[in-house]
Amino acid sequence: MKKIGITCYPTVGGSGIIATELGMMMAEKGYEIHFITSSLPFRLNRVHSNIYYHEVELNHYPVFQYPPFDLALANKMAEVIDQEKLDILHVHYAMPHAICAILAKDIAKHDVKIVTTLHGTDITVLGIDHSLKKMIRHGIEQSDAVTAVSYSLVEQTKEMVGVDKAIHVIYNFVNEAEYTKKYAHSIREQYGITPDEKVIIHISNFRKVKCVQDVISTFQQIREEISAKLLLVGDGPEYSEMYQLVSKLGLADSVLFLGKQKNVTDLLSISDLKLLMSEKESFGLVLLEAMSCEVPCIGTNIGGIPEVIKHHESGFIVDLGDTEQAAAYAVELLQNEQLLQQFSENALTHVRNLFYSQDIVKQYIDLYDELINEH
Ligand code: GMT
Repeated sequence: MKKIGITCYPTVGGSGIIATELGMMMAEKGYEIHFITSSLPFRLNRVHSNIYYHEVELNHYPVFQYPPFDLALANKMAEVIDQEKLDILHVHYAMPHAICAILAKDIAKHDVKIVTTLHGTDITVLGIDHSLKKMIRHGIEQSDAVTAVSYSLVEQTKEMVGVDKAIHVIYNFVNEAEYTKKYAHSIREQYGITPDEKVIIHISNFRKVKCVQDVISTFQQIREEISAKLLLVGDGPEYSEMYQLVSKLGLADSVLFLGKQKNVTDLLSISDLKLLMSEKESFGLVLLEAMSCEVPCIGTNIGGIPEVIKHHESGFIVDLGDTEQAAAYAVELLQNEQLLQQFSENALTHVRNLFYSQDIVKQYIDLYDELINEH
């Protein structure tokens, strides 16, 4: 049985979701999966005899001003590589995971191959930082294989970090069994959404890069034309500023701040349109989640977003900050039931054709096999 170690950020975030779903699907296919993380990955919600979890423990010695988590992680990785005789250690996010994996490979006696998957902010935000750039480059260059979640991210990595290594694009995917449109009419009623109102949704971690103010501004312009509600799902640094902005614009009655939610499929199932107006987005996993629930999307012409939304088919692409155009497209779509239905169907077809989970998992398996058979 082939053995795969996986390290990711175990808390909320697309990279952790992909890493965990990949591990769970690989376990179903007979691989032995070893998660090596600081806490149980939040999406690890299934018991499986092929899945193991190794927690990274931190000792708080008074001599350390900051407990060295990265070293503890590398040490744990080396331990698991040797004890379990891992074939592959797959790390999601370059910093610090790729560096820790390389150090662990040096320490361990058993030979293991390192796969690093780049998810976005590890390059687009951290790659700008001169104190980290060389480390990121080292992590990428020393990995046995590197993947990125979009072509745009490959380009950005080459440009920003200056690496010359082959980077394979393997798109993200969703668990289709979970992300499927449900009948959730009572939820509309619970939130006081009247039958004539359209529902627009935005889901994010409310970081600056998500430009939630542009989502609100787009919604304000949509509301001038049609009756609608905006669901803002998630929490993060910009949350309270956005809350104040909504009150200032007099939109408090039609914008619902829902905070972090576990069952987003229920919310997507009552939504007609999703907005993602980010200024940085290597892929936009939330778009796939929406499309899988038959929700068309409007997104910015940024990073991987145009690789996910098919302009004029499953949604629309607008320039960064062009809320007028976003609102015009939204009104065009929401006012035309036939077009809306067509876009919803296209969204589902598109996600099933291009991002089908079994096809994506197969691409990772092929990559692992290639590396394992290199011996
Ligand atoms: O978007 C975030 O703030 C979270 C971040 C993460 O580390 O999970 O998301 C990144 O990885 C996701 C999974 O590959 C992508 O879908 C997101 O687009 C990407 N975020 C950015 O590039 C800003």
